[in-house]
Amino acid sequence: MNKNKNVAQILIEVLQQAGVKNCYGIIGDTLNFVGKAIEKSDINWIHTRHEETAAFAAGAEALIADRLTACAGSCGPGSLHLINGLYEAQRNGAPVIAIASQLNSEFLGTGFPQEVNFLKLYQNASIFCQEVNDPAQAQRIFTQAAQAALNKRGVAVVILPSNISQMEVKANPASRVWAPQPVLRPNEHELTQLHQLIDQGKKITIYAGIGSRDAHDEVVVLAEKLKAPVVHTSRASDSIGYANPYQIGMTGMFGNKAGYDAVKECDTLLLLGCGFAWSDFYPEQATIIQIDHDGTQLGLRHPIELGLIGDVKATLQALLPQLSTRDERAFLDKHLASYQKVQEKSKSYLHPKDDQPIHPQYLIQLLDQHASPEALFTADVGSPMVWALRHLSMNGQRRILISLKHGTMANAMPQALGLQQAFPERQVVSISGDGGLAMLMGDLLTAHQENLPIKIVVLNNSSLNFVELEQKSEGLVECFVDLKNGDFKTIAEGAGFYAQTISKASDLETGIKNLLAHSGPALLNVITSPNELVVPPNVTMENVTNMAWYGTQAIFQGKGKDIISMIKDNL
Ligand SMILES: Cc1ncc(C[n+]2csc(CCOP(=O)(O)OP(=O)(O)O)c2C)c(N)n1
Ligand SMILES: [Mg+2]
Repeated sequence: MNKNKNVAQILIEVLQQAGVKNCYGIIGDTLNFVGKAIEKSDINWIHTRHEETAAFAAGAEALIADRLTACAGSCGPGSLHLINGLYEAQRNGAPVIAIASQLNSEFLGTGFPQEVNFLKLYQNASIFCQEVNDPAQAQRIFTQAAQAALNKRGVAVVILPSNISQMEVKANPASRVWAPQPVLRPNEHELTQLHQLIDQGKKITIYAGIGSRDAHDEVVVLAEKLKAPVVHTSRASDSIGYANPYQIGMTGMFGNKAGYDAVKECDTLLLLGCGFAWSDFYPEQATIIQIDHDGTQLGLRHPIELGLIGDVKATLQALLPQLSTRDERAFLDKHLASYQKVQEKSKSYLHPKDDQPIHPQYLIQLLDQHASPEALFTADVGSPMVWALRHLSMNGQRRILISLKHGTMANAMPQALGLQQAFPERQVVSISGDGGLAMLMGDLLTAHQENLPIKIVVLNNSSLNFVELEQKSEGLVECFVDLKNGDFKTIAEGAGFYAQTISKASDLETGIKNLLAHSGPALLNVITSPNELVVPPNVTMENVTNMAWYGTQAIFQGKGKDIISMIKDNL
């Protein structure tokens, strides 16, 4: 029988049918009927302490579990707080549905207390943003929203006035959410062009981005056939940067010399699902071929010789049988040897002394050794992301999530909450900055309340360190970057965590083992060196001069000790 339901119940039925398992948020006034509908459904409600955390967590689950995930807020400031987390999800292409509950529709447009125009606000943070103005629209809008999030990959915002959420309406049981998985690849003529252009290359480098994430094996076979080094973007670390004898890591600010040189020195660059943004790192002369599932990306970052639309996996599957295997491997071997040196150098951090501050590199290398082979990592924007990208090793099961496109602080701990909720059986580790953790620290309580046994490693350098180093490399003496943190151990213990502080390198390994072995939420507060230089692979003369200029100014300003400690820490 076709029973009448209220609009809130219809929303939740549509979401359940579209695969939603969890909804993160904070309840309140205009959201109450939606809350009741969730309570009666199979969808879990995860009670965060800040709506931004809710959106970060939903985005992390949506991306890594690859399923539609919901977050919700009350009217006005409640749903307004979602915005930064929604930007993060949108930029990551994570299928998230945000339920922005709204004042009763009769008050809209009158400047009523708590009124916020979500239609205007969320236009830029979403691929779909609609308000429900009549109960008869509701089911269609909810279905469209879910379908948009899943098929266009991004955030769909449904604005739901409170009075409408309570109204009864007849549901159409035949309505459903569609999310098929088509295969996309270039046509035969384009494949021939691709093949011919590749054949002309003598020194080919493959640059694989997030669009190659399901094409790991095809990329390896391509590299084997072409004897081409494989460089990957930071976002493709966990999907491409493992089990690949041709891999040489990354270029760009977080990259290494081998990755940098291989891209700069090639005569043919194959961009596979790769929209790397910084044009300085592209080669000046090479023939650039780009394959992307989204035609709007072609030639966006750098002029290209050939641009093709296709999924990387399907395109390579069609291309590979046409390519013969090359023998010439001088170009490949040169860059593999250079990468080998980079890796050996990074092992030098493994024997620290107790009278020196703890290098973040050493911390991440130990974490890498002791974390589970299936661990899910998140890392905060700031220096944590750099050390995590450089020193965590991936294996096809591990995943790493960082705010690499939106670039927001405070992403790591909230994203870890979402991953732990989505994958209760897996180890989830947040690599947090002291600045990043403090920003949404109230949500430590969410781990406690929702029984989410996340592990947090804090790189506690008493500084907004990434910015401090930016300032120094611009020749400035640092300003406004000091952090007076209080005691993260006590704060975390107060929030129901097991916590420890480590300030000596010799205590670190045991500290990490204890952290990872703890069954509940746990935090390791590690006092790390604030003077560790995040050196890009191509340090320019300008950077060096600026650092020297900083040194001179700093000595004049009585900061000579800082210079000496920076030099010592980087020896
Ligand atoms: C929301 C937000 N505010 C400010 C910034 C600018 N920013 C980038 S990194 C950073 C410092 C991060 O400090 P912390 O979390 O302590 O990490 P550290 O670099 O010290 O290891 C700042 C202020 C940002 N990216 N996002
Ligand atoms: Mg810091």
